[in-house]
Amino acid sequence: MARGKLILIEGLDRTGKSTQTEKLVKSLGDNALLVKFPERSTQIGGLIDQYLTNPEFLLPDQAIHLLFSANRWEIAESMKRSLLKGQHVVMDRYVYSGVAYSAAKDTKGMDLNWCLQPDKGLLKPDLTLFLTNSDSELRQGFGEERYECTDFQDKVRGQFAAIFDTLEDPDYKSKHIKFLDTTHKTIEEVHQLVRAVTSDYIQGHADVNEFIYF
Ligand code: FDM
Ligand code: MG
Repeated sequence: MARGKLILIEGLDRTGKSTQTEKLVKSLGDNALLVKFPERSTQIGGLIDQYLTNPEFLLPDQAIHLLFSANRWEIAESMKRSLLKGQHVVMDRYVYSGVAYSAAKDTKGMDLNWCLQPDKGLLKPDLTLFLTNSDSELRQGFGEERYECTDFQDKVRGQFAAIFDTLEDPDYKSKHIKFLDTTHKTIEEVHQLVRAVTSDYIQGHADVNEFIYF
């Protein structure tokens, strides 16, 4: 039986990732599963949730980085089992967020390469849809969590660009990563785009069964 595809929707805060992952999973029907990172319901996820929501819960930048990665490793095996059963797995954030948000802190020694190391060996997405949006109203109205402010988001944007321009393998990038500009588009218009790109990919790669790894 053909394995399912690992599909990732990535981007900055407020670019519509959660809305679009939910709509994509629904449109793929019974055969798809939604996984959101960080997955806050596990033990490690509980620590991450406290770090994000409580400004007094302090951890060294290296430690919280490793917890975000450990949170992916916690779920890695069950994701692989679902894929092997033929289910598609749609993720809301994954390794690229892990690397970009940590590297944006400018902590000594925590460059892109350092940040990627703990995720080495995780499954690599078959298809990444990177959502960008330059609607100016998105620059306001962030929530209350750590990282949700314009200055930090600008730094994260720079790190995402550096990942895709310098860290990621150009051949992998051209085959497996699509950039979708959602500026001035409605939720439904973006969904139709996301759906079209995803169905094309799934149909075009139906017989590819080997996995790719970071
Ligand atoms: N985030 C998310 C990280 O810093 N590292 C990671 O590995 C992941 C998966 O957590 F600010 C950040 C990104 C965001 C915050 O994510 C919570 P959601 O998607 O807004 O819940
Ligand atoms: Mg958020």
